[in-house]
Amino acid sequence: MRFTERAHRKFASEWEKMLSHPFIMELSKGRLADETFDFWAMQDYIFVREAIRFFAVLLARFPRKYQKPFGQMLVGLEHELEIFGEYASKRGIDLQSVEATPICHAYNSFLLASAYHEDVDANFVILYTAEKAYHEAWKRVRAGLKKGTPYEGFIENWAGDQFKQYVAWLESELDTMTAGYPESRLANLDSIFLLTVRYEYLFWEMAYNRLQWI
Ligand code: MP5
Repeated sequence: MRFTERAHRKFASEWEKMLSHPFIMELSKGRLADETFDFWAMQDYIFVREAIRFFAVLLARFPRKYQKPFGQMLVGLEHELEIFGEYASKRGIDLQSVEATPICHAYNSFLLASAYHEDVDANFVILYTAEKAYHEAWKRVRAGLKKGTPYEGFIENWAGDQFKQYVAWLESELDTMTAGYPESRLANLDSIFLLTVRYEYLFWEMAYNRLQWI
């Protein structure tokens, strides 16, 4: 069985709990409070800005064949920052003054620690899981909303065809590199998959409850 199939089967209930979080449910019904969405947008802006370092470390550490795709991903992240910038200026939000919440801080720290200390396969698990989670979440949002909402830029970015192809590429690379792995290594990667799903869940939880430092 492919690694991604195995992980999705094994952690199907955690995956569904993450995707059916009230943040996504309410957003896809057009019923999420504007301030709650703003809170997410401010934190995800920080998340993406800091994720640039994660991708850059991977670009430096990974084999040559990954440098071009990772260079393209970095360009994609700059584009995402522009989407956040446009949303923020419409809402009168100053992104420069935003501080990372504990969960955003922890998730970014986990990414950076993994980039420096984990192997290619483990980093691909994190990347695949986080990107697949966003693709699925924003497809749910798209399915529930009419055109013309303030969320359009985010929906197009993460639910669109280009992102879909990118996630499919991550999936096939990950499944190819893990084919024939011993059970001990697969079990290790399973736990990295689960940890990433847990962070994804907590990120929605953080935004929904506007969880902050003291
Ligand atoms: C992504 C994101 C998607 N922006 N935020 C979280 C919490 N998880 C996943 O990643 P990317 O690199 O912005 O497409």
